[in-house]
Amino acid sequence: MKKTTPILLLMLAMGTLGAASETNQSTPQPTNAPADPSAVKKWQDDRFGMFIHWGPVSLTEKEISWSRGGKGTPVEVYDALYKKFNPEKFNADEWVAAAKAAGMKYIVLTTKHHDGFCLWDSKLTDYTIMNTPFKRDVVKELAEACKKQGIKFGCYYSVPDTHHPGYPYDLTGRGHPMREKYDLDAYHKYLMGQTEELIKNYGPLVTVWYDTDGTVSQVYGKRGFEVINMARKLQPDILIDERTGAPGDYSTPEQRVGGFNMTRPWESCMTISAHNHWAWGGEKDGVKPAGSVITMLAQCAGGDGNMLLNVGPRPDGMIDPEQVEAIRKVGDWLKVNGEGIYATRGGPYMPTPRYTATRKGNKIYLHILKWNGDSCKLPPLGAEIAASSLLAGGKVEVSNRPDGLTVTVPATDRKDSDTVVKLELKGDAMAIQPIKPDPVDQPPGKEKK
Ligand code: JFZ
Repeated sequence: MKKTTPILLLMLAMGTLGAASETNQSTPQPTNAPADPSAVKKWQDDRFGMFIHWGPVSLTEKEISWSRGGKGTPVEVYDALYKKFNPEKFNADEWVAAAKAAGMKYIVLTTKHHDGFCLWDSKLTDYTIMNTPFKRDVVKELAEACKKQGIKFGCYYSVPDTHHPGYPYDLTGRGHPMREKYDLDAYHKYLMGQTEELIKNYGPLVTVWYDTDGTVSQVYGKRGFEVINMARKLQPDILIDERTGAPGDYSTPEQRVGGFNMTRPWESCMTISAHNHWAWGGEKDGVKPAGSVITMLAQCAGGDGNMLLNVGPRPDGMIDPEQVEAIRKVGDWLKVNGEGIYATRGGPYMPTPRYTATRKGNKIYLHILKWNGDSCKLPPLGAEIAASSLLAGGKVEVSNRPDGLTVTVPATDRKDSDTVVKLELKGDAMAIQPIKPDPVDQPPGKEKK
């Protein structure tokens, strides 16, 4: 094997780390205006949100933006899809009702993905929903339905924009030749103007979820700091993610559960699609079972993170009934077990594929995901337990010994996805230092195949 230079290693790492590398800072950076701590706390208390990837691309059953050109849809065909986009069954109240039934506390919609198409009546471009046969402002209708039904609303907004002549790339993703002529300052003005439209016309927003396709850190420079400072000026309690090129307020692990982290807020984004599609991928795409969504949610909460679960509505405007049904089952589970998810913090036990833990006040919620017979053995707790019970009812025995904590639940009271055991301590659960798993247990996502 040839010797690999450190710079090549760095490039390799950047290439494979994808979105995570966007915040990789080796040189000192200016800081963006900090988030309002009470807004961060409220958002963390919510724990579970709905992500929605939608646009004219749903007509093709292929991935949003990434299917434009290459082996996907020819560029001219993709760019003309909006002329046929007429989602007559779109009903914002139904989308919001589906999110609420799932126990989700906020909704984040792709107002503009990398392909540049805008789902709102933007005054800064003609490439919008108002120039489709549908001619209805989807962002407005959804924002209003959210207000009416009491759920928070946020906007996904892609920094890369392959439609705008000012952005250096006219195809999504890295590795394409740059346009011969482009004007990043003109594009930045456009992005700032559109952000202002979204916050002023559809706010207050819980977040602007800026996105990258891997090109932002390379081209956008320090402009991300200006974006965040401007958004914060317009709405002081807004939260901004980490993909503008500036650190922002929270990290965004994608299609995986984030690692245990009690200091930096984070939110995993995951797809309900069994094929990990963001946009509508057709009936054949498949839906993840409710049980695996529940497990992912427990793993996120146990690591002190949120989960933004994505649905990709159909071209007729409806969220696929199979997706709605799967998330409704998650909502049913949350009605019984939500005490162990909402308004909790992660730990003290650090998450493993067998169990995770959440806590608030003097309570710890053990989420047992896999059983070994009737029992699940954990490392020593090092604190006294006053009482224990199952959130879903039934019998639980807890043996709290210096060599470990063992939880025993009879088969009839064990759940397939997550059995939540509530431990009431004699002292404060928040004061307990994180407890590392036994060496046989690896964090979620790192288990041996
Ligand atoms: C991005 C989008 O590309 C994707 O379509 C979806 O919206 C998701 C939530 O966010 O995902 C990425 C971001 C960066 C890279 C790949 C996918 N990257 O750097 O290669």
